[in-house]
Amino acid sequence: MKIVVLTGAGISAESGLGTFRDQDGLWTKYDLEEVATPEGFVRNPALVHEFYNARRANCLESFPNPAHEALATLERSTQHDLTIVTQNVDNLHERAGATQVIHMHGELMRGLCAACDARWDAPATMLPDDPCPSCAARATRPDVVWFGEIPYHMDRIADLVAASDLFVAIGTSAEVYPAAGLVELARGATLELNLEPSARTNAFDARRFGPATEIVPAWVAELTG
Ligand code: BV8
Repeated sequence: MKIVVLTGAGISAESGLGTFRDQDGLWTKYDLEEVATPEGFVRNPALVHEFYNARRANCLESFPNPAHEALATLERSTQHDLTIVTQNVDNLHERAGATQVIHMHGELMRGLCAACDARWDAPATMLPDDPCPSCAARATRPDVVWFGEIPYHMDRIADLVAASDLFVAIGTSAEVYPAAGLVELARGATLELNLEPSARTNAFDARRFGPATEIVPAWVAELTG
């Protein structure tokens, strides 16, 4: 089967990375407008770098959990063709061994130059005065997609979802678009695996609830026998 899995912050929650909209989520501590929009970056680049430096440090101290590992196992199984489309900017899917991973909201571990569009592996700490390694402009930012910016690889993602036999959403509140709308493009069966019903739970054919570290390995075991 051609399987597309869309993941959100919930799959990394049990690795210790904060989610966004849960009780003590990131958006309850930081103002989204200040740290996850281009306008916020122009207003206060130091605050935005501080926000992402803290998340980068947290990510480097964290480890993939059994849900990330189960998806990497599914990718290695010869019975299925898996692509992971992730809203997450952490690198836990890759560190669990997954290789077919599309980061639609960018990557915490990559830097981007707002002046010349160069990209590179980000240092642990990025600062507003860092010169771009390519053009030396002091316009470096994390290579993540902020609100109001266009997510990456949308055409490829839409084609993959439309051609999938199974579309599975894992650990996402389905509050953010266009990610939350991908289920509408699914040609085959759809399944939601989440701690609790998401905003789009009724758009799925089936749903299972529980912690990702329990329900994702169980689902993969069923698929791979
Ligand atoms: C776009 C990267 C146009 C950075 C993120 C006004 C102006 C402009 C745009 C808009 C606007 N109003 C609305 C919009 C659209 C906007 C949007 O959707 N806003 C929302 C708030 C309404 N979208 C955009 O701006 C997007 N761009 O629209 O461009 C366009 C688009 C297409 C084509 C042409 C033009 C860009 C959105 C990307 C923003 N960047 N992240 C960063 O990470 O800092 S989004 C941010 O929220 C996160 O990255 C995350 O990916 C995303 C969604 O959050 P979730 O992953 O779902 O996490 P959340 O905390 O919400 O939920 C966690 C879930 O896990 C919960 O359901 C919970 O129950 C579950 N869970 C918890 N623990 C567990 C668990 N599940 C299992 N096990 C557990 N243990």
